[in-house]
Amino acid sequence: MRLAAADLGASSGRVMAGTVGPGVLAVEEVHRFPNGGVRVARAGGSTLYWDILGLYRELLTGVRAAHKAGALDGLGIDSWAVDYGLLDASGALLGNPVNYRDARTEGVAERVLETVPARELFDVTGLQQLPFNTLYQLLAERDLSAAETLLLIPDLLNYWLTGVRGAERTNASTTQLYDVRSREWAVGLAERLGIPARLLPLLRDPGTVVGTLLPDLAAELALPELPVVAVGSHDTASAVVGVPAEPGTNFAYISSGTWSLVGLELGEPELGDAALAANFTNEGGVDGTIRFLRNVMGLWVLSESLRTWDAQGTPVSLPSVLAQAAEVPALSAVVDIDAPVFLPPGDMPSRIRQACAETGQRVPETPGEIVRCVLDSLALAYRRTVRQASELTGRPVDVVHVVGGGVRNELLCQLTADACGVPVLAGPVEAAALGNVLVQARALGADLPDLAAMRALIRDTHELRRYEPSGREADWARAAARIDPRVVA
Ligand code: LFR
Repeated sequence: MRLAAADLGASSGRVMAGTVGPGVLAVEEVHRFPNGGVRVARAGGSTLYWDILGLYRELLTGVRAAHKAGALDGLGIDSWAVDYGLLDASGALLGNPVNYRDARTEGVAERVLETVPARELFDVTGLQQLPFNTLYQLLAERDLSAAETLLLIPDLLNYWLTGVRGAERTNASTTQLYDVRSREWAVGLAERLGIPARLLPLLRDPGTVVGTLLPDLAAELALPELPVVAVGSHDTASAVVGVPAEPGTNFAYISSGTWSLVGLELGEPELGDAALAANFTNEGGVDGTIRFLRNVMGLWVLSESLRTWDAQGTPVSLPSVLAQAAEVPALSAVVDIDAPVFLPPGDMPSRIRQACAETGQRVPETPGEIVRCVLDSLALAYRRTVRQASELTGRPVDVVHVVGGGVRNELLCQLTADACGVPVLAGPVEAAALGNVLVQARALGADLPDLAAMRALIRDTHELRRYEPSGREADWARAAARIDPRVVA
């Protein structure tokens, strides 16, 4: 079977051509394109958007390229979560989708919590508090009266491809408008907060066929009327399908890209007070699994640092700055990488320096020192989060699987093993695309009965790299105490 997997990340998108068969699983990148926020002025300020039409055009280019390389049997799209387009009654897009890092949601969560207490919100939705949850973005919209339907990004693209509207469940589960237990929209919650229930489209499970390419579009692209499959359309859902864990192992995962999503796969949501206090989330996964995790700020801080040096006229290449970072003594300076100051786009090196100065540490100056601080700080956040996940669920963690683009960062993988004190198994880089392709393949008839079968196929066809912890536990414990006084070294 030949399948196109579109995997749209916040920093770049790609279309992969996948091949699946008995003992066969491969993905090959056929088209890659940059993504990112587009800031546009408006009265009194600016708005950070996504270039959704550009993404759609690149998607079509990629699908055509994939078909050219070998006739396709299907197509599936996954992307970052929470963001959406609103359609009017005729199905036309009302305005350009706003980027979740836009400042419009400032203060919205706080207002909502005055009406619906955090405990109740968590009890219904199981979601962590992130300022950009779809719920808060919708409440930041000026006017919803013309809006008839909300479509999350992959659902919007699927609609343009097939004419069929709907909401795939793994992504719907990130909106904070979805009931984690009943797996239906939390209509009561939405209405109580003034969000019209008509906006929430019919839900569909990952692994169902959305429809086929619209005849006019197929003709224009010289493609057959391909089936479009709803995969785990939240990129993290697809990436976790792509975690090649052995059955029966106690594993945590880190889906490492713009964000690092750090946690465990559970059968049921964990909704206790301690999980709420630790701001863990329960997102819906493929085959009814739950991703119990926290968002760690991720490689975003590194990529924004590179962008800043570029804009300042002192560009540094990623390989050279990583080589410099490897020479900097470990744990010279660390920050709480999850602090809200690192969320919006901007001058990360200055923010890092300021955070180090405020905590009375040696201030990193050179790009190598800054990047080392970012990587050590990420590893510390992984350590904290893996431990918390384990404590909150009572499950031991014996191995950490790292998947996604961060697998390429060998220094970070080693630091992760050191910080977590357990071996890291790194790979595959393209876990999200593999998860996407596997769920499509099953929907179109491949014999892949469950996640275990999908993961076994990944293990049989992809090499993983193992990193052993270097055993400097006391250093990591001391560093953790430097940024969090509650941690005793
Ligand atoms: C990762 C991701 C995260 C989500 C964030 C924002 O790409 O999808 O899971 O919290 O982006 O949508």
